[in-house]
Amino acid sequence: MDEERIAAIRALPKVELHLHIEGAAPPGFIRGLAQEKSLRLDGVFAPDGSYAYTDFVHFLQIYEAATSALRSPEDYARLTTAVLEESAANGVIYSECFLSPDFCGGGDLGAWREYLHAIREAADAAERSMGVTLRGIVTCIRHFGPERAKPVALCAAETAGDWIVGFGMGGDENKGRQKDFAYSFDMAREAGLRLTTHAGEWRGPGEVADAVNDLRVERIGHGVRAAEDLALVDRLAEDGVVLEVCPGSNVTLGVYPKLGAHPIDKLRERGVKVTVSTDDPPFFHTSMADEYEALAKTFGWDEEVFDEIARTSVEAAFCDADTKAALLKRLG
Ligand code: MCF
Ligand code: ZN
Repeated sequence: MDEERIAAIRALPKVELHLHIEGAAPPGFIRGLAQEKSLRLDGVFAPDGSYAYTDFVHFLQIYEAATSALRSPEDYARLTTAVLEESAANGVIYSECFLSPDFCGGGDLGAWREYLHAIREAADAAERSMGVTLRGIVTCIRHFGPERAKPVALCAAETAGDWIVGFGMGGDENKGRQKDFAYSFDMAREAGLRLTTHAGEWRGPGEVADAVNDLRVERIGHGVRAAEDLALVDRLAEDGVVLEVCPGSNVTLGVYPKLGAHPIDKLRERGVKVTVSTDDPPFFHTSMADEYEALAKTFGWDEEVFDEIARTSVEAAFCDADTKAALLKRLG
């Protein structure tokens, strides 16, 4: 591929549906915050300044250690600005980010409201100055267990509206079952929130089936291991279940040995609605433009495929119809 084609693909307008706000924090941002507060973040950074972790479980630990530097609504406001600067620089016009009341106020509703207010103000300012729109998905954390998810779901239900548009779950898929969290997902659904959960990243297709059957989600975070069961793949395609695929994340964490072995292209070819996201970009040394370039080089995806991906993403976004119409206009 020549330089000009690559530059054109990197510059395309993009819609990102799967982004963890703390996981998107540039390491320099977290280091700076820790210095300001005289905090020691032992083991979080490699000598070259990047985040240091060895495998998935260690990644989750380092994520939480880095997050411990974020201690106030003001810290989250600054983080939101830093994250959206990166998004805008990558041609992202709309993003949905995972926010956890566990980290933003320890699951307390009053504190959560303060964090959310600060994050929203920063996002509104970024929309005006950088042209990138952000919405939030309140997220419980699987390895914290179903009881900790309940106050998180309450925070979600109490702040559901035009900005908090969804409820989801991330964390260690090898802990517990999707159905353990049905109470929290039901509460969020009843409050009008749209639903997504991480599934089929580490566990196989059965986990994706559980997510759809037991939590009745309409999107799946990752979901890529569904590819190992073609009957399930066909069901996802028929039911229009959307996969928030994060190829660079999957390769860096070792779900697949290289992008060429990743099932995103096969899933798309078989009719599954796939979208493209970065997950935790600095942790995985990626960006939306890098993801687009790698997909173009590996699978020969052209502008037409990326246009289809962006439109699928707008359609699958949890925001209101007016916001979607404005985004579709920007896609041209
Ligand atoms: O998608 C990646 C890897 N798989 C599972 N979970 C996570 C990923 N990035 C962050 N998470 C989890 C993690 O437990 O989401 C939480 C983190 O604490 C944050 S949600 C705002
Ligand atoms: Zn994720």
